[in-house]
Amino acid sequence: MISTQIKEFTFQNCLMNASGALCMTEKELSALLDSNSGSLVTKSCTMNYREGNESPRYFETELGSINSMGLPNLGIEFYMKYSIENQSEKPIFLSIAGLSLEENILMLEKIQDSSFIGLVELNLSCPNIAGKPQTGYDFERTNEVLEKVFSFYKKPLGVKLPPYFDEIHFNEMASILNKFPLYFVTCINSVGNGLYIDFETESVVIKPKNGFGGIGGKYVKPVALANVRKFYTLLNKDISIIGCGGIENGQDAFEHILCGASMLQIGTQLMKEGVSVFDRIHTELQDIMIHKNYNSIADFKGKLMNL
Ligand code: RRO
Repeated sequence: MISTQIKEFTFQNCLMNASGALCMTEKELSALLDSNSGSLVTKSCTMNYREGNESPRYFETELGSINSMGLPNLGIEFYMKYSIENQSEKPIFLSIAGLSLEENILMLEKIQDSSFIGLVELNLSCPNIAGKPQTGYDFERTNEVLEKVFSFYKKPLGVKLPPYFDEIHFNEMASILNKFPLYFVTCINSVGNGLYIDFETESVVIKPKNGFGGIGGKYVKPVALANVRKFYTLLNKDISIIGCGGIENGQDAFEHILCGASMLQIGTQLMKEGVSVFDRIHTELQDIMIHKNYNSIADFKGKLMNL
């Protein structure tokens, strides 16, 4: 009932993890593989192993989360091997986040030459590397990166975007993305460089960057829905939208799809609840669809009404 498609890929259901949430180690990835998720995405990776930022670097709040992980990962070889070994179970997304264009190219060359048959999610939006700007906020650079990537990379690929807040930015980014044969865009990464503080101790709650970090969870749902909606309306119809941001229950999932999402990523709530979150949201979304008389995602995807 909640199966979905991105071009030639069919997913048994539209739920998956967000990159970064419980997908760094073999154990975490296997739990996702065995779970009732329709797919999984690996932790954004670099060519080599990275320790990431100092701890504490993740903090759960009443309404969401703040993180400054700093791209800790086991390196591309590990994620590529894991994905290839398990790609017959469900379609897998391999997330890459090189610290330079050259590093992304090197990783994509490896993937191109491998037997990986899944999708690449090219992360253009990590907010937590000190001194490294988020590529997605530099329009010229984003265009340059995509030109370089699509000049040689021929396998299925999409991009993970940061949240945008200004009309002109949506339009400019969409006109760039529309030039390329993207399979999907994922909206949104965490809202970068937020600050959460502890009133009692009068202190920040994570160590890196003096407490500044990416915000996820309930706080960001309206921003995520706006980004999903804008890109759904502005992008060519053959570019699917993957919605990410503030999905805690069936209603949140339904709203993302109504705005135009074909697939849904769960981050903060997966961290809180573990992989059983996929069973719960699956059931809740199905119940809503039954109640509203919808038989499939296509029946209401993107069909948000204006007043
Ligand atoms: O690892 C991180 O600090 C991180 C990444 Br790569 C990202 O894309 N988004 C985020 O919130 N954290």
